[in-house]
Amino acid sequence: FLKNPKTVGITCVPFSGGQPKGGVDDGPVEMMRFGVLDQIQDMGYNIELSDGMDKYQTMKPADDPPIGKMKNPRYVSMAARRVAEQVRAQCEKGNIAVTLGGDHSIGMGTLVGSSSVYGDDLCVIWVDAHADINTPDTTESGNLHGCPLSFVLGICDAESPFDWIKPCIRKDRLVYIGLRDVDATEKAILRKHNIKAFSMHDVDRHGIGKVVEMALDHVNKDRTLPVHMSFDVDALDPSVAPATGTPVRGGLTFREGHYICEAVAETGCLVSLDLVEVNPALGDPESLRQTVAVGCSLVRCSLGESLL
Ligand code: 5AB
Ligand code: MN
Ligand code: MN
Ligand code: MN
Repeated sequence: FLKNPKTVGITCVPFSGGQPKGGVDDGPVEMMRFGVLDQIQDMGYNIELSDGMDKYQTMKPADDPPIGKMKNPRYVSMAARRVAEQVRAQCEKGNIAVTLGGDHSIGMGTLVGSSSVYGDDLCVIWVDAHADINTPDTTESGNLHGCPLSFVLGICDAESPFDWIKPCIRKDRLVYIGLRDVDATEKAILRKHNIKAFSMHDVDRHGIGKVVEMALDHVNKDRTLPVHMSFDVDALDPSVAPATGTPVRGGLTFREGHYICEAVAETGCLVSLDLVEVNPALGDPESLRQTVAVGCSLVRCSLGESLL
């Protein structure tokens, strides 16, 4: 599907408005400092950077009171809209669109952007401890990083300021891996809409190899459709990725996380990727280094680093 399979289009999104903890907006710059761009180039890719990563801080509205339970709704909406435009531009050029977050509310932007080019063929693999499918009504925290999927799937009516988001992802083309902290309201949504999810329980039962195979079979049986992977670093166990805002024990091991990325790379179907929720402000310098390093290595593996 890619016109430029050897070009990676990177969009950095230093944004933290989808949740209350500062620092996650430094995720992209820390991954750059760690050398992710050089590392990708060393794999033989060209890099095209989306411009204006500083814009996200300056676009914060002076006044952004909650709408219902939603916190920072205008700011989140504006940032996601910009992400959508940047990712769409990368996908239109036929580049592999890689988005470095930032909190996971930006996922609504990457999915709007990628699906605006690939249409409803786009398959979504959501790797996360959480389901991120709360609606503005069901969210208890009001943090929009827990809501991106409800908007793009059309599970809620996206009201202002999110009314620019039209349902663009098919429910049967979404699959989760790594879930272990799902709100009761979210479980009801998953059941009602028959959305496929592989929890950590499934990873324990079947092993990661089988789980990834089943997940890909569910969304992309013949491995002919374009794939978007959204990787929330909190899918990994906190011993592997400690510097993240909502850690949950009992997550994916280092190898399990990388295995997912390798298996997706192997399909040759990856058109866009998010790596989100790295928060360099949380924990000691070693936690930071470890989490940034693992974030970069997941990106490289998704781009095929470990394929022989
Ligand atoms: B993350 C929770 N379900 O809605 C909520 O890190 C957590 O992007 C959301 O996966 C976690 O606040 C969002 C309790
Ligand atoms: Mn999460
Ligand atoms: Mn998430
Ligand atoms: Mn999180």
